[in-house]
Amino acid sequence: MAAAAAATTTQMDNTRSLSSISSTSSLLFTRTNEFYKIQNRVKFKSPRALSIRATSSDSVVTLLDYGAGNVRSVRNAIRHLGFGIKDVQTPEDILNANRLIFPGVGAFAAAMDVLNKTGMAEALCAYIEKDRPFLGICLGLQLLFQSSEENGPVNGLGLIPGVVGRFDSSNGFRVPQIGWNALQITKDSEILDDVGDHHVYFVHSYRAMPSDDNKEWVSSTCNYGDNFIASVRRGNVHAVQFHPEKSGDVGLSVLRRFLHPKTNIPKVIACLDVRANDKGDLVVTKGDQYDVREHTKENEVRNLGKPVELARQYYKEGADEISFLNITGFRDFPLGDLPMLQVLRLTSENVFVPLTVGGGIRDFTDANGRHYSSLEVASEYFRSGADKISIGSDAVYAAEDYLKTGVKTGKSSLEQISRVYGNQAVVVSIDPRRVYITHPNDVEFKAVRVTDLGPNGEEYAWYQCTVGILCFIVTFLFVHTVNGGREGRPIGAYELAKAVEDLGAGEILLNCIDCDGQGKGFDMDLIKLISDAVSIPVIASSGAGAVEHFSDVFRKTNASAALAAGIFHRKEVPIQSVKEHLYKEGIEVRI
Ligand code: 1PR
Repeated sequence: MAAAAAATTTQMDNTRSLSSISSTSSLLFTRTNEFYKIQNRVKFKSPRALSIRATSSDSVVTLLDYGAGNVRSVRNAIRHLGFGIKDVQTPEDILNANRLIFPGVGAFAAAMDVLNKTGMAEALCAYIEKDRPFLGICLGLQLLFQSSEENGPVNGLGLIPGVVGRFDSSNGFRVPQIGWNALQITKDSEILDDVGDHHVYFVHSYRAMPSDDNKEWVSSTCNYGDNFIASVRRGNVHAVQFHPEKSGDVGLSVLRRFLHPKTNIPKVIACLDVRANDKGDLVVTKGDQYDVREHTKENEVRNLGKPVELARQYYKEGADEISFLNITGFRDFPLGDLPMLQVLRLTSENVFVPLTVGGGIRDFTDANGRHYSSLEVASEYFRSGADKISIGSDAVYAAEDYLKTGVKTGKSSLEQISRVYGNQAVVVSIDPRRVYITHPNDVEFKAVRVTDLGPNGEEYAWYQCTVGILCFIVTFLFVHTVNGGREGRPIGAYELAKAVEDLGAGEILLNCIDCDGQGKGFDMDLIKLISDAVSIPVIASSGAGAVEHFSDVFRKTNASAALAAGIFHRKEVPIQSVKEHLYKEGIEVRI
C-alpha cells in the first residue's frame, strides 16, 4: 500500500501542470551559453539536410530528429505526402513550429538525456502544453509519459500519467512485438479515421498501459498479451505507438490526416465558357489565350458541346464544382440572355455540387432606359440555381476606385452583392496578362521573379489585369472583339486581389491569359503570388494539360482549388483521372 501510495505521489509530481510549464518556459532560453556548449557535443543534422520542397510555411513540417537512429522512412513518407521538412536545430525551432513530428528512436533513457541537455525537453513540453499540432511516433509516444522502466526507472516528459513498462513475455508472447496488429479505437482521434479494421505495424518491447489516470488521453489500444496504449490524443496533440510510415496506405493516411488537418480538401473544378455562336445557339466554347474562334476560313466560334449536358457529365465524373462563364456577358446584357438563365435552371435540377456563374454582372441600362442594378442581375442568377456569382470586369473598376480613394463606397457590385448574399457567394475572376520587365522597380505594381525568363531574358514580370471591352471590328459577316475582347488596366493582379478581398470577395478565380488553353501547366509564379497574398480561397485556373499539373499546383502553392476546361471538354484527361492521381500523390480529394 505504502509503495503504491509513493508511486502515485511520484506520478503526480512527474506530471507537469500547465502553469509550471508556462512559468519555466520564459526562463528557458536565458541559458544560451550552456545550451550551445551542449549542442556542440550533440550531433545535430547539418543545415544541408534541411529539405524544404514546398514554398509556403503551411507545407513544411518540423521534424525533431535528435540523431539517435534512422528516421529516413518518416522523412520519405512526409515528402511523399508533399511536405517539406524543417529539421529542429534549436529549442526555438520547436516553439516556432507550425506542425511538429517527433519520431522517437532508440532507448528511452538516452533520448531523455539528449532532450534534457539540449533544452529540447522543456521546449517540447511548452509546445505541447500550448496544444500546438504534434505527432509523436513510437518512442515519441512513450517519452510523453511520466517514466519508463527501460534501463530505469527514468523520468519522461511527464505530460501523460503512467509508467512505460516491458511486455510480459512469460505468457508466451514474443518480445519485442514485431509485426502487424489491429487497433481498438476508443475515441475520435481524427488521424485514425481511415484505420478501421486495418492492421498497422508495431516494433517495440516497451508499452504504456491504459488506466483511469490517462483515460482522457487514450484514443486506441491494442492487444499483445497486454492491452496496451496504441495511440493518444488530446486536442492537437497526437502520438502513436505503431509506425505509420511502415504501415502501408493506412499508415500514410494517418500521417496525411495529421499533416492536412480539418482544412477543406482541394477541389477540382470544371469550367464551361459559354457564349452564343454566330447562329445564336448557346455553346460551350474554349479559347487559346482567350481567342475562341477557329482559325479557319469561316472563323466560327469553337463549339465544344452543350452546356447543360456537359455540366451533368462533369458532375457524374466527380467535379467538385461547376463554373459557367458567360464570356460575352460584358457586352450582351445577361438578363437579355435568357438561354443562360435557362442553362442554370436545367443544370441545377440534377447537378448537386456548387454552381458558379459569371459574366456581365454590373449595372446596366437597357434599350428602353430601364436600369438594372448588378444586385438584380446577381439575384436573377441566384434564383436560377447559382450558388455563387463571379464578377470580372466590374471588380477591376471597383478595385481601381478603392485603391485611388481608399474609400469603400459600399456601392460597387462586389460590395452590394456580398452584403446581401454573403462573401462566400461572391467570386472575383481575375484575367491578367504577364508583362515581362527587367527590374521589379520598373513598375509601380507588385512584380515577381519569373521561373521562365521572358523573350528578351527578362527576369521579372507583373500581371496586368484586363477587362472585357465593347470594342469590335466588323468583317465580311461577323463582329469580332479585339485583343481577345480584353483591355489592359493600370492595376496588377496582386493589387486587385488584395483590394477585392477588402471589398468583400469570398474567393478568387485566378486565370492567366498567357496560359489559357496552352496545356503547359498553371502559372505557378502568379498563383503563388496571389495565394500567398490573400487569406480567401484562390482557384488556380488556365493551362492545365496533364494530371501532374494539378498535384504541382496543390503542392507548390496555396491554391484551394484547380480549375480546367479544355482538357475536360476535349476528353483528354477525365476528372476521375485527376482525382486518382491526386489521391496517389497523397493529396486528399473527394471521391
Ligand atoms: O468581365 O464580369 O463580364 O466576366 C467575364 C468572365 O468571362 C470572366 O470570368 C472572364 O474570365 C471570362 N472570359 C472573358 N473572355 C473570355 C475568353 O475566353 N475570351 N473566359 C473568358 C475565360 C478562362 C477560364 C478558362 C481557363 C481554363 N475563360 O475560365 O476556363 O483559362 O482553361 P484551360 O483549362 O483550357 O486552360 P465579366
